[in-house]
Amino acid sequence: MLKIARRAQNAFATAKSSNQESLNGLRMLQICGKQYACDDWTNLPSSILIKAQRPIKLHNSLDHPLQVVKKRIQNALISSDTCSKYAIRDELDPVVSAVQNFDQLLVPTDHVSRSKSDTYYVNEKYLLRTHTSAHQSELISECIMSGSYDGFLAAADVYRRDEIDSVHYPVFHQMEGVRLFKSVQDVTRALQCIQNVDLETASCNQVENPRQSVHDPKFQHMVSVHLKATMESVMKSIFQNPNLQFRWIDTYFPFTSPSYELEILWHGKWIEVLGCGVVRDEIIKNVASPHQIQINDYNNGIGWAFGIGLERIAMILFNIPDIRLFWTDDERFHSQFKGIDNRNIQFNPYSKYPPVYKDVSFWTNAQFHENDFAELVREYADDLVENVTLIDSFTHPKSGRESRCYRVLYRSMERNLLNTEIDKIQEQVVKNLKDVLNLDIR
Ligand code: FA5
Ligand code: MG
Repeated sequence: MLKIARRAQNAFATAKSSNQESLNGLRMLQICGKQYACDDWTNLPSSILIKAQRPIKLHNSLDHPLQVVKKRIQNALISSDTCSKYAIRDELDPVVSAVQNFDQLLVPTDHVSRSKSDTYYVNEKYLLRTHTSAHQSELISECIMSGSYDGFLAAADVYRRDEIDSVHYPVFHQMEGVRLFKSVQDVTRALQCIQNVDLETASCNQVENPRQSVHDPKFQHMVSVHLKATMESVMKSIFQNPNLQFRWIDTYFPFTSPSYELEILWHGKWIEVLGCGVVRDEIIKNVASPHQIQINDYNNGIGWAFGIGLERIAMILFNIPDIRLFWTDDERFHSQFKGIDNRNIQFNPYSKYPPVYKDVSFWTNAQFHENDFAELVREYADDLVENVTLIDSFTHPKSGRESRCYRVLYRSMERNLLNTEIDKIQEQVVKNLKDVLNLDIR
């Protein structure tokens, strides 16, 4: 871990000097106009820092497919459910506290998402949000205090150390939605506003995905029905495709129960597009306690929440084959979405340039985490890496050591790659596997 932290700090040291300052010997990092002291937890590479500070985020850039999808989801929600009034937010600072990202959402202290291998930390207390749920408590509080909204819709950039392939990228975008109900009457009224509601759709596996015991069962069932009906109505309205195939999966999130995921069939594969569920009662109660007077209406209230991946929707809707394309400056990409408004277009790939494959084999060690390897490749290859795949692994019968072979596929979205430039990148990757991740190359 120590080594990994040191590598991450090396990467961090390459960040633009304007982001770094020293105050009484403490290394400081400036992000979005605020100063943070670095510590052992800091693991922010410069490429990520630059994306976190883009003056206009992709989901707010006119005619960017992510902005188009954000607008369509907002409009679909507002028009599918005229009984609910949502506050709209899309300018939230990407740096949040670990309290907001994890504690307020009841994420257990030993949950893997809190580890440095999964999350970009500014320092021990602050990080780049890993999901838009990080804003749930603050926005639920604003919503209740305002007295004029039933919920909110918040779109934002989110950051995760993750694997590398065509649907995973370390920076992506989500939209969080929350709807609060004060009473059974409240949800009954809201259900009347949605067409074709199927009361059976909210069934779930009660053992692994239980309803919360503090809730009135009928009230909670209706909230789940409203949630699933709303999500289905939004998807139908966005895709305008009566043959769209989707399915609900029971799942687990620390902050909702019951919890569900929605998957859509795309090119023969089920793609997960959103996670959602009934908000854990403690979250609403914790928000409520400091504002006792305003919260009274919600004392027995129940809410639902969802988090949609905007890239996933945009990829399915416009047939965009690779998640890296959202970050391109290439006009051949952007010109296809100019003035798109409500039209449904299919992205026309301008050209698929040839790939360059490089394999690397090494003996792993106890500290090895695949995400550290992925991050290392990104650090040197940036968007030239298309995916990293484990192609072989075995354990040596005598030494018990594990060997892995990974194939790195390099491909540019914009041009032909030269073998010599990829050799140089791969050389750096291998060097760092040895020197920084301390792995024995085979
Ligand atoms: C969450 O992030 C939860 N916060 C969602 C949620 C909100 C649940 C509110 C309950 C209540 P998850 O990690 O599954 O869950 O991500 C949600 C969606 O974000 C996924 O369904 C997917 O569409 C998208 N997503 C997740 N990881 C990536 C990635 N690396 N690249 C692109 N999209 C991603
Ligand atoms: Mg998920």
